[in-house]
Amino acid sequence: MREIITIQVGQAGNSIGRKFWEVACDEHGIAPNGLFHGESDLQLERINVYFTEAMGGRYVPRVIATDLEAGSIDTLRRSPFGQIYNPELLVHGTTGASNNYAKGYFTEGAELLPSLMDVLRKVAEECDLIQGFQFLHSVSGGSGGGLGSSLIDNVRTEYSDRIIKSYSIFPSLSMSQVVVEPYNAVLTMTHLIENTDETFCFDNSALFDICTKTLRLQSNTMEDINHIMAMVISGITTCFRFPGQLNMDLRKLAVNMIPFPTLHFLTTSFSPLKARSVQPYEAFTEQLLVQQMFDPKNQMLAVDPRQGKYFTATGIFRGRTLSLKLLHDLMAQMKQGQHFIEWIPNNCKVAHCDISPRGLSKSVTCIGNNTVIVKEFEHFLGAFLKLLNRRAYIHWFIGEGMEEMDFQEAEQRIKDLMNDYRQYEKVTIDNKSQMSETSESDSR
Ligand SMILES: Nc1nc2c(ncn2[C@@H]2O[C@H](COP(=O)(O)OP(=O)(O)OP(=O)(O)O)[C@@H](O)[C@H]2O)c(=O)[nH]1
Ligand SMILES: [Mg+2]
Repeated sequence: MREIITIQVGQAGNSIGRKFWEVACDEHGIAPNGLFHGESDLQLERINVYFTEAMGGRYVPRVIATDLEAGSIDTLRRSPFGQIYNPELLVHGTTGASNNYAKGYFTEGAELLPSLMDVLRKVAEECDLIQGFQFLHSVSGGSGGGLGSSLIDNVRTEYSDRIIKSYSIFPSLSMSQVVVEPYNAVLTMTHLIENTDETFCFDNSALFDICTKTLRLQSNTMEDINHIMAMVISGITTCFRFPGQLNMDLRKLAVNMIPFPTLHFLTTSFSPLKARSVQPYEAFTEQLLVQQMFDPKNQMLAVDPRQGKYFTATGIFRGRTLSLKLLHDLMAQMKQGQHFIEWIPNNCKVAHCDISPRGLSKSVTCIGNNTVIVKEFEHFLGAFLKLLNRRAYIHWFIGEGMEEMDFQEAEQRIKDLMNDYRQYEKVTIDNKSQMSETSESDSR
């Protein structure tokens, strides 16, 4: 049935996961007790992609929730949908990773890993035909980064032909309360580069700005930020969860979006985003959706897409009343005005699903593969180098079995990735054909 297995790791992973499952249950008509109370067969048609059908007609999210400490898993259990999770799939340690990637990847994480992999194998065996795995985590936590990386590596080894995607929160230094976050993030990046097929990148400072400046929320708590992320993840997964125009699965999405294997770090945006106070006065039109999806203010990363070039972009539109013809025309116009790489034809795509998210008659989630992502990496790599040049704090990592070399290798790996992005950004149609002629003559 082409199942997806979700793995949520650490505090951030579990908080965002909790919101995502609330949104998914709502969209599929699943009550907190797991029973279906929806109105439409469409809600159940592809339910097995994300949910397992248990005894008594209960639907159970196919999610393994883990953390190296108990807190976030207890919160999940006590949440309004806490009863819906299979308790066998909630696995936590007791000591915590103390914000230390090395504890999550090596010492503490390695201890929990065998039991986690046992649980994962059991879930996988119950599936018909797994299409892939999705991870939710923060790259800068000890558990989310360290244990998350270890799980990604192990899943890649055991299920080498399945797609792995991650929803990864990158550190916002302006909001960070933990000094070693840049270390954790750069060390985790190595594993994301090597072993995920698609990584959807998020940044809390961008999400915070959306809450305060665009939505003008008074409270702007982590709950609000997580709710926006859940809306975006729900948008990205719409075409896997519901029958749609472009019948997408994880692999099709990857094939469309990723021109080169390691250049798989994707930006996302959402529209409409409007403050409640102005909503009654504004029309939510196709024009607004398309304009906002490329607007810097609607991006989930604190970067301006106009400063880079898109390899590819896909708008996943939702809503029964949308005109597809108009959307295609508007996207074609946008492509002219935006910076798109010219040597990939048809790199601005439209996907559509009739079912709109709760409270909105239409919406769009945009996924972009844009070279501007380098700016996000520069942000925390700069902080990483400042610390590393003085060897500050590395004893905490060495004490858990790492070597200084590991830091230098991770630095090199992310720099190589950034160079690849920069190089392809510069390639035009002309020098691309020159490049391919050269490589053809080389091979002759
Ligand atoms: N969006 C979002 N970010 C969060 C949340 N909780 C923590 N973060 C961010 O995640 C980063 C820290 O990662 P955590 O997930 O707290 O850490 P962890 O994975 O539990 O790792 P350890 O606590 O070190 O074991 C910080 O940058 C936080 O700002 C959350 O609920 N939502
Ligand atoms: Mg934690």
